[in-house]
Amino acid sequence: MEIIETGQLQRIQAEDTEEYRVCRLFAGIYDVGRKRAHEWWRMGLRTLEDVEKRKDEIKLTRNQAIGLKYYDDLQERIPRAEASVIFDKIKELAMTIDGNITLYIMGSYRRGAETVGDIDILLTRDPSDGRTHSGMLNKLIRLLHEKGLLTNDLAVPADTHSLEQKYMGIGRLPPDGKMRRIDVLAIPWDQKGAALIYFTGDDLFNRSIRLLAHKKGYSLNQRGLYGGIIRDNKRRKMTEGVIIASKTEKEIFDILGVPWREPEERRRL
Ligand code: TTP
Ligand code: MG
Repeated sequence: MEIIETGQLQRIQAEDTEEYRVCRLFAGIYDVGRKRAHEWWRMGLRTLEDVEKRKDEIKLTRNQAIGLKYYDDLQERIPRAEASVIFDKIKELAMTIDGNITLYIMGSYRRGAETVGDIDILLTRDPSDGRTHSGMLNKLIRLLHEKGLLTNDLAVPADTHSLEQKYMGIGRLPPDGKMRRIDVLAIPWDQKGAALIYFTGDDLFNRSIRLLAHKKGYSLNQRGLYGGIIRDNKRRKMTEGVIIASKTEKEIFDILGVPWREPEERRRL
């Protein structure tokens, strides 16, 4: 309608400026937000070379420097087949630490995407033999570095022995594959279902199912479905409630009255 009525589209004009293109370029660096990108624009920076040259002055963080170094690789999406090979290698190494570790490849891969933005991995372990995965993620990270599958850490979990940890890093297929973002989420075994829902996404599906849970008087996050929540008259939570389902995706769907959706069906059309 805007094009018919005015003969133009303001959005396209706004995007057809050097300022817009430069800010987009900068915001493509890992850990650089729109605000920071614009700040650099105002300081007169125009290219990635400018960012590199003035990195001390603009106080480029360690992670931003890594993002800049691997800019082109990290901009690219990963072919499904390559994600699969990387995951299989990681799984194989995890099995050498403990044969009972369970690893899943998550995110867009689990939804069946042909290319993925990063490799999302869920790590957990059935504790029924009396052992847990405590400490195992840190061991795995060390091993992956040794084998050349990981090259840079972006965020390493602080608490080594917690069952709930998040690792973010960069790796590749050794010896010279492209640099890829790799995330590993460790979670307690009994939260597997809720974590599977969260880490499968997509983000819109997560927002919708969380909203539905909210409307039905529950609360859903990556740990579980919570009941017994008391809210004030502005619908703010007064109590956290208790987890009433978390072990399987199915039981959470059932309580919410959502018909089963395969991961492939949980994405925007
Ligand atoms: P991402 O890896 O960011 O997304 P993705 O795997 O769906 O897509 P991509 O191919 O670009 O990597 O996050 C993994 C899952 O985590 C995502 O599917 C759903 C969940 N998530 C949210 O629910 N909200 C968010 O804001 C983000 C970033 C992720
Ligand atoms: Mg992903």
